[in-house]
Amino acid sequence: MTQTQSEILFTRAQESIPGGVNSPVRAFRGVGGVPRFIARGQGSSIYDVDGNEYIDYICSWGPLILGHRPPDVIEALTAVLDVGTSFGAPTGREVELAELIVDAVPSVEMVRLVNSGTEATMSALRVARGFTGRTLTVKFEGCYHGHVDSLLVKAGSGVATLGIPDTAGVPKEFADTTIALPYNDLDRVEQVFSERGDKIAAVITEPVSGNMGCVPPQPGFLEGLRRITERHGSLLIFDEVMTGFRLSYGGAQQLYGITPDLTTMGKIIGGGLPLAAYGGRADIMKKVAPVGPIYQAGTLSGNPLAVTAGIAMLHYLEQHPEVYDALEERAAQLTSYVPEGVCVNRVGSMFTFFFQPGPVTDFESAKRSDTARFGRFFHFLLDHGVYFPPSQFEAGFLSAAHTDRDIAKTMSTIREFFESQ
Ligand code: KE4
Repeated sequence: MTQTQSEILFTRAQESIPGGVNSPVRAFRGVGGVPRFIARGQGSSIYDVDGNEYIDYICSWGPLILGHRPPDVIEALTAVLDVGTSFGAPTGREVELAELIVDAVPSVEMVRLVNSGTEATMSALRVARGFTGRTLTVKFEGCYHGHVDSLLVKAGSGVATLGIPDTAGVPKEFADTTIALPYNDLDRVEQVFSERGDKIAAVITEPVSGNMGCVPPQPGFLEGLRRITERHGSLLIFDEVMTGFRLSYGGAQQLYGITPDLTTMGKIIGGGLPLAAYGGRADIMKKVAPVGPIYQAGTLSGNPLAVTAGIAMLHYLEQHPEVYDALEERAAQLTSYVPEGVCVNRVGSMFTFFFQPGPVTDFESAKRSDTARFGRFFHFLLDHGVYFPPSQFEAGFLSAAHTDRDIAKTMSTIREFFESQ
């Protein structure tokens, strides 16, 4: 049997790149088989190097809320190439993007641009420790905040997909500064704070988790975190790298009406280019160098290319609020068929089909899913031109480019899988 171009490239890639990929979840280890090497994307579709077309429900893991190559972003990027790519000096564009974020996100009075969600969460944690003078962090099992040393404790996303208990290379001393609790378990948070509250710098959480699959906050959970952290003088950090500008223009914090002290953002604000940010209360952010003593820096932070793409993306979302209604409608349609023995969690345009009866409210329950059957489901869809995330412990994403026809085809393919079982 002749090899596909993806197979040939995957074999070659593994010679020079660990696992042949630049991010573990892309290697299909959670579902088996050979990852598809992608040649191009357009609208709601991606095309692999063998010419196969797929309806894309990964959307670059969230950034592409407008789909692939949205005209406004592409035009803006084409134009900025005429002025340069990076200066290592301040530009007016960065001020414009910062002001857009401040205007959009309720908790953000000041913001610092960085290059990845990991950098954003790492920096936000350092700021929280520096501001409070405390060392400990509370996170939740199954939440993923990037590959920050101290946060790779019972993490979700690729760590969960690969079943890595707690990643090698993180000194015990770092991991010991993190208290990992079950998501949605407010009693455990109360208990930990009653014992060690005066040592806890911050609670960091995904307000809606997308990294153990999509798991919404139970009623009262986020409100409880806000109340408990306030009572103990700890900071509340919402990691909105995934939910920011996706669940609403003001993110999950606007949707749920909870204002954290710090917020991390990424994905959508870069318009598909490497850009992330952390921000929040001005009194906290003014502790960041060069104004304050907490150091954080970055060669390409705020670079004109990524910032231009981000401005074009946020301008479009600001000027077309109907995008969110359309996403809600289409995602509700897509997840309206819930097969027997499957539990579907969805918030806005983030969703996961868990292969178990459910409910799925935390990492322990998510892990009870039949990942082998999910793998068969994934490949059935892939063979029929529908590209879901290659892991039970990831969220799928819809974009404004997904059409009713895409949804209809996806739903009929899902039905076909279950009817063929
Ligand atoms: P990056 O460093 O990958 O830009 O962002 C890390 C991050 C932080 N916080 C949240 C809530 C996130 O979801 C992420 C990254 N998300 C994963 C998808 N589950 C990225 C995909 C990947 O690792 O390849």
